[in-house]
Amino acid sequence: MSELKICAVIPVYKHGETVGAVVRALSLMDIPSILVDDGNVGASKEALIAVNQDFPTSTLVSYPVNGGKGFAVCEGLKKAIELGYTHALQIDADGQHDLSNVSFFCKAAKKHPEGLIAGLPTYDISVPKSRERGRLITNFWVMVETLSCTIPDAMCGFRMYPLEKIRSVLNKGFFDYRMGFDIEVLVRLNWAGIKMYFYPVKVIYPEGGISNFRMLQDNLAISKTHTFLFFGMLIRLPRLLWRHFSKR
Ligand SMILES: Nc1nc2c(ncn2[C@@H]2O[C@H](COP(=O)(O)OP(=O)(O)O)[C@@H](O)[C@H]2O)c(=O)[nH]1
Ligand SMILES: [Mg+2]
Repeated sequence: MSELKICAVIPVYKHGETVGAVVRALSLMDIPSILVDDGNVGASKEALIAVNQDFPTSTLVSYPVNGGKGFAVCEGLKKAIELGYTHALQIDADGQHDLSNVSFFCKAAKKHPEGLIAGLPTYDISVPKSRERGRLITNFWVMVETLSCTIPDAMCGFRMYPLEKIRSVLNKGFFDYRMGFDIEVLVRLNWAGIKMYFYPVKVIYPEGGISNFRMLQDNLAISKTHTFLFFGMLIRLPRLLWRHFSKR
C-alpha cells in the first residue's frame, strides 16, 4: 500500500468539554478528526460546534437523535471512507486514552496496513472493579465466539481500522449499536479473517469523568450480543474449526 491517509473517528456524547483537547492533540500530529454527534444538546453541542470551527481539518457529523456509541463509530468510519482516508483511529472524546500511543499506532498501521491495530488496555487503580469484571467475562466469551485467543481484549475503544478491509463487514450491519459494538465488530472482523495486532494503551478513569455506560442496561445488552455472537459462531463452526486446525 502506498502512503496511508489517517484520520481519527471520535464518537462524542456529553463530552463536549473534553473533546477539544483530544482534537487539538491529534491535529498537532497532523491527524484530522471526524467528530460524530448524535443528539448532543446544550453546552456539549455548542462545544462541539466550536471545536469543529477551531480546527479546519475536522469534520462534524451530526444526527438529531441518539443512536449509541456503535452507531456513531459506524457513521464516522463510513464518513472516513467517503472522504478517502485509508485508516481511521477510533478514540474516545473524554481523554481516557493516552494520546502518546497515537504515533506508535500510526507506525504499526504502516507496518501492517491490512491489519487492525488494537489497544490492549492497561489500567491504574482508578478503574472501577465492576468494569474490570465485565471485561474479563467479555474476553472469555470472545474466545468462545472466535474459537481462538487472537483477541486478548475486545472492549478498548482505541484502535486503528484499515478502512478498505473492513468496508464489507461495516456495510452488513450489526446487532449492537451501543456499548457492545466495540466487541461485536472485532468478533465479526475476526470471522472475516482480518488480522489483528494488539499493543498496550494506558487507560485512566479520571475522578468526576462522565461515563455513558449504564451498568444494568448496557451489561444486559452486551450479554444479548454475546448470545447472538455465540449462535453466529455455531453457524460458522465448520469454517472456524477448519481455520483453527489448518493453522496448527
Ligand atoms: N456519538 C456518541 N458517542 C458516544 C455515545 N456513547 C458514548 N459515546 C462516546 O464513546 C466514548 C466512550 O464512551 P464513555 O461514555 O466514555 O464510556 P466509558 O468510557 O466506557 O465509560 C466517548 O467518546 C463518548 O463520548 C453515544 O451514544 N453517541
Ligand atoms: Mg469514557
